[in-house]
Amino acid sequence: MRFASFRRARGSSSSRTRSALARVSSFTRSQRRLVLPALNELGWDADWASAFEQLHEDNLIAARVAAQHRGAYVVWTADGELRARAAGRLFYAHEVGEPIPAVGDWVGVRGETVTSILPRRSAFIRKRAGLGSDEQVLAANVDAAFLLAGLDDDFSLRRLERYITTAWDSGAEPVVVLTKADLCEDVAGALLQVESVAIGVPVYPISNVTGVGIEELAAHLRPGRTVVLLGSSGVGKSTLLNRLAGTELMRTAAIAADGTGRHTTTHRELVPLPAGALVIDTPGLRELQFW
Ligand SMILES: Nc1nc2c(ncn2[C@@H]2O[C@H](COP(=O)(O)OP(=O)(O)OP(=O)(O)O)[C@@H](O)[C@H]2O)c(=O)[nH]1
Ligand SMILES: [Mg+2]
Repeated sequence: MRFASFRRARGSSSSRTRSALARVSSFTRSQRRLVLPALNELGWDADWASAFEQLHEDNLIAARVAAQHRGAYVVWTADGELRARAAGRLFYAHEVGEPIPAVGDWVGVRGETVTSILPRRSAFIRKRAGLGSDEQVLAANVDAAFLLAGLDDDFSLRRLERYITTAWDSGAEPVVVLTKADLCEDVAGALLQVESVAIGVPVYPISNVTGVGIEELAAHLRPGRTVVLLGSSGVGKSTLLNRLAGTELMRTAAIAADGTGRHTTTHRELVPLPAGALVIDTPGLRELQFW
């Protein structure tokens, strides 16, 4: 449904489809530096267009990876959503260390096949559990990482510090979001503690229940920007996304005291907000998997 509404927003009449495809193919043929207006909303800019030109492949359409379901990718193009699979050669190249498409990647698609990945500007990488040195890209081409920590019993300053370090390493701008301010008796005290380890990083106490502080996040959610939500399971990532979207897009869940009910979100997904930013919701992190 979410993707369907995205498609609607882009327009789906056949004439519009034809003109959008014509725009893309004239772009691929002409080798001009051209920014496709429809892709701008997904974060496309002159530098991406330039990287795309350098692929020198015919009949290639620029697309952004919005989600991955088993082997198949949901990608967005100037004309809306497509389902695509990664080309076999990407898997072979992956075995010798080349990237495999991840949510947030800009890719080249021919037909229903992702044939190439544009060099990433930023990437959140973690070690995949139990698979030796295999890496997993959690999110690519992210401008800002909202690092969520709940101001409840689960709060850990050390964990937050490690998240901040990981964000700097990824190339994205860290933004600390302290959720569940409604459950904390001394928000000012918690803020002081967090600011002592989050040097140069903006920190926002918010409540997804009362809505306090959420408007302040708008500065980081400008149109075309991509933000990833990171943090432990139950911290309120999907609840925040629902609030920002103004609708119940993502399933959320209460965490039982015995730890059951964890990991409500099970896959990463790029979601366009009405205000124009793109947000990647992620399943809760077990932090030790991080590099
Ligand atoms: N009191 C309070 N509860 C919150 C707040 N934000 C989220 N919650 C609750 O916390 C629970 C977990 O929220 P989710 O949004 O599902 O957490 P998540 O980070 O997406 O968790 P995973 O998908 O498992 O990674 C839900 O019951 C929410 O209603 C908040 O600001 N205050
Ligand atoms: Mg979630």
